[in-house]
Amino acid sequence: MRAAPFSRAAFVVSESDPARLPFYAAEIAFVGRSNVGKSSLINALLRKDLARTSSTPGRTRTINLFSVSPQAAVVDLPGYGFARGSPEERAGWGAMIEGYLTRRPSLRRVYVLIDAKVGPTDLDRRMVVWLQAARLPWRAVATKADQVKPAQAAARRRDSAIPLGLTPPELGWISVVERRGVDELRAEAAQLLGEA
Ligand SMILES: Nc1nc2c(ncn2[C@@H]2O[C@H](COP(=O)(O)OP(=O)(O)OP(=O)(O)O)[C@@H](O)[C@H]2O)c(=O)[nH]1
Ligand SMILES: [Mg+2]
Repeated sequence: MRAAPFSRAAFVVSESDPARLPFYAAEIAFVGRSNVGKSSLINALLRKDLARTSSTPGRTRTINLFSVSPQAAVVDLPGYGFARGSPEERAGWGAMIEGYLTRRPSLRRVYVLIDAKVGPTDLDRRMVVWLQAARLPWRAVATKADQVKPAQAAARRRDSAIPLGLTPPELGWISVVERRGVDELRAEAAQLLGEA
């Protein structure tokens, strides 16, 4: 019998220069606004607190790579849209994210996290347009769904999906706090990484 997916997950490296990252045969990555919950979701998927999280935006400042096997990795990226630091520093963050995304031929999917309550911001839409232009496989997932009242969930999901050119079921809908949708996303990620 095979071990549960990601039971061998481990931190590999924290790196600001995407050109220096080690290569894996299969990889998935998480992008999104600062504080949207990327690192929290990675911890939930890997069932281990490997990624550092914080209630203040700008926690993840480098590219953090976690291996789930000798062949496969999960990558946590700094968030965008948080106006901290000098313009040079902010430009550096954009370069880090873009530098990573353009250098990884084994990238199986980029998960774009959206705040379920806020919906897609201009930067989220720009990220999706950029991913489409770069022909990178992506999927949008709304997180913090526990912050949306159940009576409003269907309307919020529809209003978040449409600006991204998606139908409501195509937009993932999860909560790390309530552990909603996390098992399904783990199964999907494991499949993409050849760990299922
Ligand atoms: N209510 C709720 N809070 C969440 C959820 N997921 C994450 N959070 C909280 O959101 C805050 C930010 O989480 P992080 O995982 O650090 O966010 P991040 O996207 O990695 O942020 P940066 O590294 O700054 O880009 C933390 O206080 C988390 O506890 C969720 O599903 N529901
Ligand atoms: Mg983070």
